[in-house]
Amino acid sequence: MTLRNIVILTGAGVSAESGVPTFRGPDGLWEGHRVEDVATPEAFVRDRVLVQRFYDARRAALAGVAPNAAHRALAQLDAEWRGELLLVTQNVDDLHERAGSRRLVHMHGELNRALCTACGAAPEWRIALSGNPPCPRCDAPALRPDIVWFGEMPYQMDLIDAAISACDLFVSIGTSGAVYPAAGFVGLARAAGARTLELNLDPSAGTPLFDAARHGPAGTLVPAFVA
Ligand code: BJW
Ligand code: ZN
Repeated sequence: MTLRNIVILTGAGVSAESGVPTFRGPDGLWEGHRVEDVATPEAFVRDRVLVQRFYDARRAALAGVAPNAAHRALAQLDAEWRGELLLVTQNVDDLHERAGSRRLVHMHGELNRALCTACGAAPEWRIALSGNPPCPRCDAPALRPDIVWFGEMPYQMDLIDAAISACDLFVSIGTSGAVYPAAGFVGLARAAGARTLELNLDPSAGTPLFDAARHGPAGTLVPAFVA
């Protein structure tokens, strides 16, 4: 079978070697809170300042990290691959675009963007939100992080579903497969007749669903896969 259409899903593991903490596992706590407790609309209503500080700290930390060999290899694939390619990242950091990836969607939003709950604007945002600054479009002090929280609809689902339905290779990199709908993409890809490959540090909940799996650090596995 000749390969033309590739969909790549990435998760926190692809940025781990850049020094961005993953969500689950020993470093997955923030001041004693699980991500499932901070990353919800209910948490934002309950304790707005706590949630804003959680994202302000992570946004500030982005300035001190850089793309790693896995991000660079995926950017190289994007530049060289003549067929269809879509990189679907669950990550809210900007390391894929800083490495040079262009055909990219952020299904869980972006740390470097705010979302106005009054007018719907989603301006680029690189400073703190905890001081409740006004929206640059409507002036309301109604900005939240432009992040998809539990119970909210991930972005670009129609585009993603169409790409998966048409792909002949689906590769999942550095994700635990604990969060839906992303965890279900491998099933959609299989149903579409695609080959499926997992690249992850450890076997994940979804490993048995893939045709093939390689386990190790993304900074080693991804350049080897792209070569
Ligand atoms: C390495 C490595 C190295 C380490 N190299 N690898 C019950 C059943 C089914 C579904 C649900 C359910 N109850 C609720 C739901 C739905 C819910 C959900 O899935 N919950 C689960 C907990 C069960 N999902 C949602 O709510 C989603 N929305 C939705 O479904 O909408 C539908 C709908 C809405 C409304 C009406 C009707 C329908 C939204 C999910 C949003 C997820 N958001 C988060 C937070 C983002 C904000 C933030 O960043 O703070 O996104 S959660 C968090 O998990 C983040 C991540 O993108 C996401 C995935 O995590 P990821 O990337 O997999 O990280 P880890 O840490 O889990 O794993 C890292 C992996 O890397 C590990 O495997 C390591 O081994 C590996 N690794 N180092 C390679 N060097
Ligand atoms: Zn606004």
